[in-house]
Amino acid sequence: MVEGISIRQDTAGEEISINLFKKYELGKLLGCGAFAKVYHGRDLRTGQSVAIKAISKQRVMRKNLMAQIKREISIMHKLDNTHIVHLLEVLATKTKIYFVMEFAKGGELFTKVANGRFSEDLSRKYFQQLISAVRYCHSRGVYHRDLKPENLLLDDNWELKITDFGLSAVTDQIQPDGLLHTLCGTPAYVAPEILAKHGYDGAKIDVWSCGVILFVLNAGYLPFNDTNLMAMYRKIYKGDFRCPKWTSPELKRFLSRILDPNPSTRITVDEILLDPWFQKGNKQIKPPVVTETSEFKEPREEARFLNAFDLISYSSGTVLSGLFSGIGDPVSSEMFVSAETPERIILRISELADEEGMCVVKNGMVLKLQGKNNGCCELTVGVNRLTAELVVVDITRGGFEGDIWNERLKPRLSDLVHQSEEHISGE
Ligand code: ISQ
Repeated sequence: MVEGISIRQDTAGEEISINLFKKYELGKLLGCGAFAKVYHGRDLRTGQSVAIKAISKQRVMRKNLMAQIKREISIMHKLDNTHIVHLLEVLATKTKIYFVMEFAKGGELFTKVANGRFSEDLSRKYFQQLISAVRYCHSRGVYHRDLKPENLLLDDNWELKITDFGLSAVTDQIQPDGLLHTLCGTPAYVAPEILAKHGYDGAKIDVWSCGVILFVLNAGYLPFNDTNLMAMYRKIYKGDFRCPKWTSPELKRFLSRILDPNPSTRITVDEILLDPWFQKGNKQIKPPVVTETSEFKEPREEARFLNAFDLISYSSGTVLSGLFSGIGDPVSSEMFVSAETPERIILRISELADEEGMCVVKNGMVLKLQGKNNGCCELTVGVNRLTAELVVVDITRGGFEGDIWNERLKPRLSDLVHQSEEHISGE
């Protein structure tokens, strides 16, 4: 048996199910990509369906994709929008990383289009949902950069869900010229400025891909296509496409504004919201009223999401959950896993420290505690989110006289420690 994965057998010894960390039952294969396989899964506690994306660590390491996977985890966890597939948790064994995600029962939008083009009204409905999610991401500095029908799923109410932020880029990757520089995307959906390799604006790229998607929804085929790749790229460079005859003049005009090969004159997301074709019957998105950033919200103050890699590097192959590391050791740093919310943990430690007459300074999810003899002893408590349910509490101490930590504080925090040993483990 591989740790984290167990196979259940019936009385005749026939394999009946595969369990992941005794938490999820792995079901049928939903899809297969270059680095990942996506399975249907079932949460054994709630019975709810989930999608489980399994990535081979070896392949990721070989291609130096570790940083990208880490980015994907933190980006997906940052996003909370009805039209974006939600990341529920990340599990890891020595060989694989598992992303447990919200399950979109309706499958790929792509397969629906492959069965026949959509009406203009249905195309508009999905385009409006797409733009609403893209606008949300852009306001947080996240650009998908590989939007295509295969990344668009439908839930059980036939509402749109975007997945696969594996190629997305956040603003901190932007070069000094303000443009992104990685070659990415899928040929038929790729914007001309990516082909030109001169750097590009992530927001403009996504607008272009949304235009290609809108064209496909309405036409049932690609706007730029050719058996010869160079000929296809030439069409993309020139913005050379023709709408099918059933396309209304309003949609034709709108598409020509989106599929503008010049990124500086291409329509922006905020301008899309004001377009008459887009606005028809739209109850979901209000156009910007005051300023361009009127809907921008500062990210909530929350714990940083630790990913499976951080964990593995912490754990060095040992079971992590429920352990206070280094009890009694003369260490300056230790940690434990807790199922309490970061806010409650911070509050509990502050209250205890206060009772001990310590000075407490809170900065986001970091607490600094100072003993009575100022400066002699200092305790820094950091809380990082590990999964949707668990957090890692990191404690660094310096010059603790009288050992308030070991003798007075730590024993009174034991109820915060998560006891299960099944959650994440090394192999
Ligand atoms: C969610 N539901 C169904 C399929 C999926 C494929 C990839 C990512 C998430 C998914």
